[in-house]
Amino acid sequence: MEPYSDNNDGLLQARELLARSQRVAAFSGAGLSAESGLATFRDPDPDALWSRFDPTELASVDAFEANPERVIEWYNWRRSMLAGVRPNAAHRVLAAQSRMIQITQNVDNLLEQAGVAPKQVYHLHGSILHDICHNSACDYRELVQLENPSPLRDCPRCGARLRPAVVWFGENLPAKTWYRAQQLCAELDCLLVVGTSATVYPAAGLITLARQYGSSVIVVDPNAGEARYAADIYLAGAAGRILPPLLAGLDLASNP
Ligand code: BV8
Repeated sequence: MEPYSDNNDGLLQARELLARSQRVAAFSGAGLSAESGLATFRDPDPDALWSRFDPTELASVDAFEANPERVIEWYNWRRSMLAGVRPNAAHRVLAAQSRMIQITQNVDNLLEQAGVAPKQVYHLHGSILHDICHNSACDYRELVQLENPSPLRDCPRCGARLRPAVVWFGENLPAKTWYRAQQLCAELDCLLVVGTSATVYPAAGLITLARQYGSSVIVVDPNAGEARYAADIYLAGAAGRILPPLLAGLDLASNP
């Protein structure tokens, strides 16, 4: 695919494709929040989270059980980052498509802050804004104060430890959300993929699933990796730069 640039018609082709698609959804990753100032995980830059931290030491059950203070400290640092940022232009233009469902791997709430109705956002990897009880038999959950998150503490209901409500490596995705995301992607005419390295499964498998059921795929990413090979149209560039002209004047829906 020719990558998008100011002087080629990739953007026009993508707009035409979206305009004639009855059922469209967006599938996003950390790149969607990059222009808000939140670090991505795998970008080739020193600020990327996995450039500085080892995910196996921080984003897994074993890591939490081995060193819970360290893990909570890291997530509270990320929470303090989120407290200081706002949605960017990409979040805002996606939010303007109020009938389009947002399937996201992101654990931030910038799509909701931009105006997307919470029920229109499928958080496949959970939410950093909440703590849950680490005891899977206990359903305690509470909203966290991003500006002043609590240090490691115990569940007030059962006494087990509280932990961020995110999906760690080796943990299953939230069953109902995952089922609905797969069901939606099997019925799409077009999947708009924004800012994901498409390297984390099973979430990344949604792109292939959508294609297998006949959906077209548009990818928006300055340095698309795996997702690029599944793209019918690849628009090489930042989401905040491409999504506004891409979606201007369109009225997209996931379930018309
Ligand atoms: C599971 C925690 C069942 C939350 C994260 C096959 C099938 C099933 C499982 C596996 C499988 N193969 C391997 C696995 C295991 C594993 C996995 O996928 N490992 C990978 C690394 C090989 N998967 C799991 O463990 C999952 N669970 O499968 O359960 C199971 C149960 C038991 C045993 C086995 C299986 C759980 C996965 C969730 C892990 N949690 N994080 C948190 O702390 O945030 S993963 C982490 O990566 C984040 O959640 C993030 O959302 C996710 C994906 O990353 P991206 O969002 O894509 O971000 P990245 O930095 O990688 O890329 C950014 C992109 O943006 C780049 O392309 C860049 O170019 C672009 N960009 C940059 N700037 C911009 C931009 N784009 C646009 N505009 C810009 N301005």
